[in-house]
Amino acid sequence: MFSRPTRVIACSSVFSLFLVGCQPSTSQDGSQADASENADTPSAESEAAPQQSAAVREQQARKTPDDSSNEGMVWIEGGTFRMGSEEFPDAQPLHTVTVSSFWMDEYEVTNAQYARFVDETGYVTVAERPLDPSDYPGVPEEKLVPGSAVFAPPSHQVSLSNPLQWWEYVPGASWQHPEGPDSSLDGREDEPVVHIAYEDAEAYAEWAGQRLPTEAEWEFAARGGKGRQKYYWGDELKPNGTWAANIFQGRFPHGNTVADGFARAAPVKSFPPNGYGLYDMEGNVWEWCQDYYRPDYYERSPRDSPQGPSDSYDPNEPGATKRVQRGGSFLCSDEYCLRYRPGSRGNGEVSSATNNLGFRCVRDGE
Ligand SMILES: [Ca+2]
Ligand SMILES: [Ca+2]
Repeated sequence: MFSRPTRVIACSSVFSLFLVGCQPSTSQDGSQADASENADTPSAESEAAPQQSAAVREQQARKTPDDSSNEGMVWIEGGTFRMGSEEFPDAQPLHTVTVSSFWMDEYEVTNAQYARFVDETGYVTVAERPLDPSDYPGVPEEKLVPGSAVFAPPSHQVSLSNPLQWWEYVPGASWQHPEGPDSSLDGREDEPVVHIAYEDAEAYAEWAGQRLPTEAEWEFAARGGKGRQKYYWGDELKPNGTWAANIFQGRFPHGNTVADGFARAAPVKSFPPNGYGLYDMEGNVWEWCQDYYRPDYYERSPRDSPQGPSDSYDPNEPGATKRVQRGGSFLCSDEYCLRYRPGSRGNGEVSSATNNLGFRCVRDGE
């Protein structure tokens, strides 16, 4: 599955997620940014995420009636729903899907959880592995340094057509060093693990006796039993004047006002859960799903428990093997990346990772 030559292209392929998944929603240069949104933005203090409430704690009581192996997971009763979105060509047509019951992690896998996996198994993630020069003909050896892509916003406005202006391949960046060699996980145990390639997520899931969700399971769970709404949390961007998820505010990519309190990944459970008691299904970090990505899959998706196509194909990057990613991240906004909205799909090359990409797991129901 992991192909070094693919990662390689590293430096362009790693960014394909954003090229494909996060097209500007207004204009290529951002000139049509929604001024009214900026104008009525209160201070960060007044809009920061609310502390966990009694209602939130009550929501958590949904989990684990008597099975400790499902601790930290939420029981999702299966059902039927309308999958997809009319906003995004690759999420059409809307179609009816039924999923079986399953358990799902109530929050994104954290640094502390991933550390336990690595401590027990000695697992080395894709971003930490040495690069073999024979896999990269023509690339100077000094360039073949393990690393990963880190969001590095410019200090000024730039065209939104070239993600290389805000993504930097940082040697030494990995899940243990999210911003590069000088950064660490100290005090960040409850943040979602990032810089996770697909096989890194899959390896953790196998160790935990779990698996990655299908795209249909993920969307069913994210909708939280609420039917079709503008956002997973409701129809208002800021219910009761507060931000409901860790996304991006201000002018992308240089002008993050951090109105929701977080410029990068937030500790899990910093925002209220959805109707099923799941946290950060929208925003914070992108989450891997097990399905291969094809933009036309919904045209022939089966009704019952769809598992995705048998292979991947993205016309924007035909040579890459891609899997679906869901939920958007702390870099999504209505100016640049709408893919935190219900039914929208993201995708990524399987061996590429970034500091806004993680995952959560599911387990089959009994
Ligand atoms: Ca934010
Ligand atoms: Ca998420």
